[in-house]
Amino acid sequence: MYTPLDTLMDLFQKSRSLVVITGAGVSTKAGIPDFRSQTGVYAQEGVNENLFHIEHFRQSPEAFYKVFGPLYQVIRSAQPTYTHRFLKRMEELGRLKTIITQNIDGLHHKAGSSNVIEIHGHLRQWDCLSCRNSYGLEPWIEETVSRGEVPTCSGCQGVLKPHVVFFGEYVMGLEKAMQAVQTADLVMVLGSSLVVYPVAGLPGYRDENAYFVILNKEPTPLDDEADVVIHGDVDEILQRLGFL
Ligand code: CNA
Repeated sequence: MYTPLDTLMDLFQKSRSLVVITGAGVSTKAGIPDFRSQTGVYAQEGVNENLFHIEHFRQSPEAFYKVFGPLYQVIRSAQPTYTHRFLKRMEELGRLKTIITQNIDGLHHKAGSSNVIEIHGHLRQWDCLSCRNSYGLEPWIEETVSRGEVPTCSGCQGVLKPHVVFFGEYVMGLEKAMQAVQTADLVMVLGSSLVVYPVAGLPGYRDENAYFVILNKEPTPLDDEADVVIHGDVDEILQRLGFL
């Protein structure tokens, strides 16, 4: 019998222009919790989407950094998973054109992928909310944030914000991401609940002849639109394709 994995294998073999959209689910095996799973960040008492809203951050950066500190420690030492390494290999082979990631953990970079659109930003830059000065990844910032404390600008003492997109802010590189999706012959979503917009709307920009695949542990609102949906661990599914 022909299984969804067989169909996935076929689509994969045929594809010459793969574009992948990744979410927090590709990094859970690296020890970084996602937001919405039962063991995700939102499962912690008193933590919800509000904490990641820009207005809340401006009013109470202390509350944000208190929760973000322990998460940051995990992200700092996390290593790429099978999925990150698989995608790097696909890029090397010329099959994968672009990774569009919602993740801020930098693991696609750590794995060596080069064509990555970090649509929700990253943690390699820290911006002062007062004087707009920016800092790279400096040890004193890493240490302050790891302790769950608010890092401040050494020039004006303003609050430093990680170069990531909070709820209520514009995403980064959306135009480029839309163009990448439009030129793909296969669009794959890996490890995303597909409830955060505008990323959840990106697959809708695919060409009418392009195929659409979702690999995620849990059902998503776009499952009905996809040509192949496999609910499971993304590392295990990709391992079964046997490319690495
Ligand atoms: P989400 O809403 O938390 O969804 C993650 C999805 O991944 C869930 O549907 C899970 O079922 C699924 N999942 C978890 N583990 C696996 C696995 N091993 N294999 C397959 N599926 C799995 O996260 P999204 O990325 O969809 O939402 C976007 C938010 C989450 C963005 O703003 C991110 O910045 C934010 N986020 C990022 C990180 C990170 O950078 N690693 C961590 C936590 C949250």
